[in-house]
Amino acid sequence: MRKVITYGTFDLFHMGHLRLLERLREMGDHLTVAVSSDAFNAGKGKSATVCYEERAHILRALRCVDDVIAEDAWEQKADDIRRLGIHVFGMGSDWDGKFDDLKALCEVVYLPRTEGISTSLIKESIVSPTPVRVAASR
Ligand code: C2G
Repeated sequence: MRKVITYGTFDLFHMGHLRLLERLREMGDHLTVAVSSDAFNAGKGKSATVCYEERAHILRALRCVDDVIAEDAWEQKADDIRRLGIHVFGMGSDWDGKFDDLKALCEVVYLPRTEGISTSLIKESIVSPTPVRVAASR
């Protein structure tokens, strides 16, 4: 079984998140998503609108997600990869190169970010209503 892992906040879950997870799932047979805890987000200077429990619940409900764990620290990735027998670590391209140290443990991929959508764009569109939608999927 080829196991894939990714990490993130996944606040106000949207098409950019889903497209990343679906592409990562296609790269293997099993996808683990490590969801940033509320405390870890505070350390990132982020405060998610949706609490950890609900963000994790949404991800567990997705067909393309096989397991959900908590992300509590930047440094846990190498241990997770070893403990879970991960073959591929993947992130969106805004993280390009940032986790290349993990190439010693597994394949590392950075997939193109979905343009036109982000959690902050969604929040802005609520304040000044303008539709937020991604380009039609190919
Ligand atoms: N993403 C994407 N396209 C978007 C928005 C996000 O592909 N339009 C990807 C990001 O590149 C990331 C994942 O979706 O790989 C989750 O994004 P965030 O929830 O913003 O997570 P982030 O704050 O980047 O936390 O240790 C890693 C961190 O926890 C990543």
